[in-house]
Amino acid sequence: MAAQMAEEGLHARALDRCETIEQANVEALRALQLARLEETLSRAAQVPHYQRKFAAAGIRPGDVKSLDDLPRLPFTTKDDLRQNYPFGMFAVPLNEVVRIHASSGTTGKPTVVGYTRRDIETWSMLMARSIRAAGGKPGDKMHIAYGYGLFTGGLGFHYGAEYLGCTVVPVSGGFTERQVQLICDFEPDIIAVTPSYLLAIADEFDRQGIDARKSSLRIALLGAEPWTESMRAEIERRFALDAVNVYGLSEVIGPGVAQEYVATKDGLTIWEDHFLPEIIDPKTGAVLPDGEEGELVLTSLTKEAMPVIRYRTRDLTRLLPGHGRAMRRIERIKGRSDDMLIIRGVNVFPTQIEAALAAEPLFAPHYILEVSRPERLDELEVIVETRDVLPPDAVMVLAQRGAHLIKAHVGVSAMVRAVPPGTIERSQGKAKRFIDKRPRS
Ligand code: DLL
Repeated sequence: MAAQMAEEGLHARALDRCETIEQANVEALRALQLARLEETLSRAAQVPHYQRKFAAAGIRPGDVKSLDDLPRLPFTTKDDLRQNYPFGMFAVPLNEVVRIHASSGTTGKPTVVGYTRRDIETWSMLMARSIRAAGGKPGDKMHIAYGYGLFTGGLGFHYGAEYLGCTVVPVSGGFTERQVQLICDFEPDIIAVTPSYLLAIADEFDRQGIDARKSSLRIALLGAEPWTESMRAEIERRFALDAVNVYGLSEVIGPGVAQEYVATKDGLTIWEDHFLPEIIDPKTGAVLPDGEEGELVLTSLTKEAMPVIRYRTRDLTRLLPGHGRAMRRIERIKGRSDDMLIIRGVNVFPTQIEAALAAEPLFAPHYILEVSRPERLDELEVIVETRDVLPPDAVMVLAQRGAHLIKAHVGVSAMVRAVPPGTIERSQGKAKRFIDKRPRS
């Protein structure tokens, strides 16, 4: 009992220190970042991969004397992690690594990440900070429906919620009927889940004839996949809760890299005392000024087991000024550069199609994009569910309306197929929004 209280006291003090750094001025933050960057570079210099990369770029860790020197360092990519599979990117001996996670990846080998005991402590603290920014507090009950296992979602939230002093219900993904039952019986305050799976849970509430708006849930911590403001509105309407955005990626730590504050819900504050952000032009690699859209690049500042230097996330966003604090925000992620389609010369992201279709209330927020190349040009077919079963002529009219909305909002011609409710397979984690039927070149 005494030991537990001492630990809780330590966590509360660590979180109070966070509050101080969350409020720090720009000079203090930049000074901390530089000191931590220098430490990180000397740790990275233990890794043969970084030794080679730094040598090829003609730079030694000691040459970095200011944050302005960051662009002189080489980028790190997912491919670098794959080539050093499984443990080649670790900067500490394996016996200091207390946890491994991995990201499945759709093709090829997974990317593997490792954590020292202190890394787990840092990550838990960052997750506690994120949950608190989202409106969570000690004593709240938290239903975790992110997958447990190698994916960082389940265990990342689990450790963070315990650190903050929440009561954790570690449900993991799947068994949607049981998700509803546990929410009704255990009465959690917070749910942590992907936005697409939360919609599937909402549908299951409806199917069981239970009013989701009357559930105990106050806050949803949603991330791990791109989503839109229209999706937020839908989720908040169906559950009567605050839906808050959480961002992260396994290569950098997992969830807990950037977090939206519930009070403002206007972009995600990057925990800049632990991660240094840059935005680059994805084609040239040139660093872009704050405010311009490009690819997010992150450098870890405190990780021990696997420091990452200028990691190319492939996520597209822009850096925004902080809200009454030095730490900057990122805009909601538009999508991954890998998921960008080029339809007759126009760049298209699934989130743009989602936002366009949301203008028609008869469409449900369940959709999938299919790209084919019947002749020489790519063609886009959008399959979207209607909220109710409709007569065939109404379906035809609705499909035309969908094509019109996409043309008007996104600027591309798409074939829209409106399908009855329940046709599109529901995700239990990250939704698959895209089927590529083009011949492999
Ligand atoms: O998805 C970590 C995570 C778990 C984040 C739970 C938030 C909540 P990975 O599996 O490595 O890690 O996938 C990372 O997911 O590069 C983005 O493309 C995407 N992503 C994550 N959060 C968001 C978000 C986890 N809030 C990849 N909005 C990232 C848009 C997101 N995309």
